[in-house]
Amino acid sequence: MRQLTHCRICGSDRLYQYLDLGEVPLANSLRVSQDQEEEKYPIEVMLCENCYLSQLSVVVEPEVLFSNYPYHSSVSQTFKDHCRKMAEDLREAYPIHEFPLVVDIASNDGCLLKEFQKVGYKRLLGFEPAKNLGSHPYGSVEDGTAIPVVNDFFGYNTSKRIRGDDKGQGATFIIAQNVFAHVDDINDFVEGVKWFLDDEGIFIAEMPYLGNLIEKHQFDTIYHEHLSYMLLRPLMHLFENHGMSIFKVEEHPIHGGSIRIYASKYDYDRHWSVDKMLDEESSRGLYDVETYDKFAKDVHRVSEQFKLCLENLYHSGRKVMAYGASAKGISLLNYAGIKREYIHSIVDDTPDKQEKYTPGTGIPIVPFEKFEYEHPEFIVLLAWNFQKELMAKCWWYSGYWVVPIPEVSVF
Ligand code: JHZ
Repeated sequence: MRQLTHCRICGSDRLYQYLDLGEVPLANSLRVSQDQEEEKYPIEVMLCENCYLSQLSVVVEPEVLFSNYPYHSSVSQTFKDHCRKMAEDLREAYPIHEFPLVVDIASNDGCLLKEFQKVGYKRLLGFEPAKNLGSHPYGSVEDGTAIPVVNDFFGYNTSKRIRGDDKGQGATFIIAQNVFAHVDDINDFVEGVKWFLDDEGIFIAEMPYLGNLIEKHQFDTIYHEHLSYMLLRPLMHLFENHGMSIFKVEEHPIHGGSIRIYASKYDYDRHWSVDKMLDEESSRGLYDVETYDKFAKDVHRVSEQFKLCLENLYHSGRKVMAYGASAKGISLLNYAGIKREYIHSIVDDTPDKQEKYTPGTGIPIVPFEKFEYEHPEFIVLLAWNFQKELMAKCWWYSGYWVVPIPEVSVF
């Protein structure tokens, strides 16, 4: 574990700690037995008072976090649809190259690349460090759908090794969904992107937006994998340092509200969306320390409300289950001090998560059929970002739902 002393974007040592959520185990290190011992690490968030990047005070080694990863992006139809739309939109907006090369960093189970393939992209490449996800090509050689994947972390050295020194044709699009915030040496990562991009190539990164995290109390999305919490302003700074610029930004509802940035070393015209978002960040108080202090108070209030709600249900003998053993849900249970007996079990459709137990709390993770078998009176939506999809899957259920975020609600 490394202690952060300087901002990972601008190097400043003016780091102001505004949130302390205690010491918790790693959210995706699922237990194989209910009472397994595990290591705990602090969760403290610091604001860089120079460039306004929020970041964790400690960095757990990426090999520990990502070498075996139980999260599979393709479990969610909402996410697949989101990736499909991205593929269609890019083809229409940027017909840069006749035979575009699309690279996906942290390609997970190939969810995004397979959607790109379905809409007609043929030259595709993934980078995925997890052994259980990236050690074989996606798709199959027999039916011609195989997509190559480099089973390694992405960075400058990997980028040079794979593209080679002669530079050849680089990537038309490099996509990084939900990985930028996970990278400690973000400067090395951007240098790797720059090396792999074609001259007019575009880097497209998507990540949950700190403005939403603050205003919608999404403190459960703060955990060891997420080292940085992004605003546009520090990101602009980052790319400028590497001779690139962000020329467009979009907001997307995925994962509770994400931003998608478009950056390039080519001089694309700057879209109005960039200045609009920078102005809004300022008027929303996202460059004021007081906003973060208020957020910390809200976090402790919502966390206490959630604990009280589950405590009351338990003491009145109600049967409670949860849906979605998401990393954020597991983190929330630990932050709020939820006891194992408050939640009977958590349903998750990811086979890699089933028959395991949540870190910290030791709650069993079970397959979907258990809902019908156990008849819960309350279901806690731990993956509240997929509320619509999860509720639709339980169309027959007539009990109550508990949604923890932004305020605890029961309906
Ligand atoms: P979900 C992940 O966090 C991981 P998590 C990562 N760290 C990241 O950056 C963020 O996303 C953005 C299950 N589920 O997506 C699957 C069903 O069982 O909210 C997941 O375990 N059935 C890279 O883990 C969980 O819920 C379904 O139909 O907090 C959702 O996890 C659906 C839709 C989901 O992210």
